[in-house]
Amino acid sequence: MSLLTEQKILYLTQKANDIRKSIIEMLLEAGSGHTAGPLGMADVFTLFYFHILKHDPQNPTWEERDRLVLSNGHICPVLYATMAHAGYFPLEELKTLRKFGTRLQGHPWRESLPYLETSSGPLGAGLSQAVGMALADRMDGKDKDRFIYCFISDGEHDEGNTWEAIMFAGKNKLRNLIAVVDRNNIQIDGFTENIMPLEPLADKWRAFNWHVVEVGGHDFRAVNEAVEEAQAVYEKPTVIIAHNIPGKGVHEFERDYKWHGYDPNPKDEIDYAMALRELRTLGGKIKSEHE
Ligand SMILES: Cc1ncc(C[n+]2csc(CCOP(=O)(O)OP(=O)(O)O)c2C)c(N)n1
Ligand SMILES: [Mg+2]
Repeated sequence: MSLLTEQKILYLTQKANDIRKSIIEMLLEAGSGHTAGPLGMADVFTLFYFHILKHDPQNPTWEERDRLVLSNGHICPVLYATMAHAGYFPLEELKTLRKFGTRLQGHPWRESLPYLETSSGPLGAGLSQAVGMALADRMDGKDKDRFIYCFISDGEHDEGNTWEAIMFAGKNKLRNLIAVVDRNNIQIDGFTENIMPLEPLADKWRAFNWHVVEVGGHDFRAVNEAVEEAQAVYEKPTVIIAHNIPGKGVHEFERDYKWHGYDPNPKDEIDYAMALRELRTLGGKIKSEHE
């Protein structure tokens, strides 16, 4: 991993804003899809694809690449937008989200887009898949060559399978496995602490023998340092609990679970057109402040 300079942080800030604009454009074009999670995770995705991951968009099946497993598949607009901006496929293709016959299905489908590590959508399965990859690398003697990253959501902690994976990885001391939790405090129809309280979340992971780091998910430097710490941990898997603002970047959408997804109605269309305008203005501001 190279040094995260001030210049690189500015580059990432602009890139994340471009990715947020692409997300809103995609949802407007599709007329449906998920919003709050993708906007909230845009900074984390940008940091990973443009700074952390060992990968090659020109050679997506490069055997030595790190693996990034997206477990909460419904936030795929941010995955697709980030991958397109990183050069995996043309930006133009983002317009096909959720359209008939598209490679960009409403939930990631690996058979249509082979650059994905897994298919996802049914919540709670991704961490088990990532655990399998990490264990396979250990068995093949490759666990020092690359990392298996798994992005999961806070809502996915309501799935029993998630805890089986947490327990298994802790027992097997999978140090090549790094989970990142999108701790945005919302799920589909409410705040997590009202629907199924998760706190004290960090203590729970610790009790299952994981190394735990908590960070603000919109702070590139803090998340980067958390990943460096995770990579250095010996004999334990690490979870980075990223405290994210759902809907980040669009004032009206921030911190409100009702923006979990876009409903196809005229009111939402207006709100999303306004959101796009806000992000365009923000993009101009970021640029002018640094000129
Ligand atoms: C097994 C399963 N049950 C239910 C759903 C429907 N569902 C889609 S998103 C979601 C909310 C999950 O919470 P979270 O991932 O934290 O949502 P977000 O933060 O993105 O709003 C639910 C229940 C699903 N995709 N899979
Ligand atoms: Mg959530």
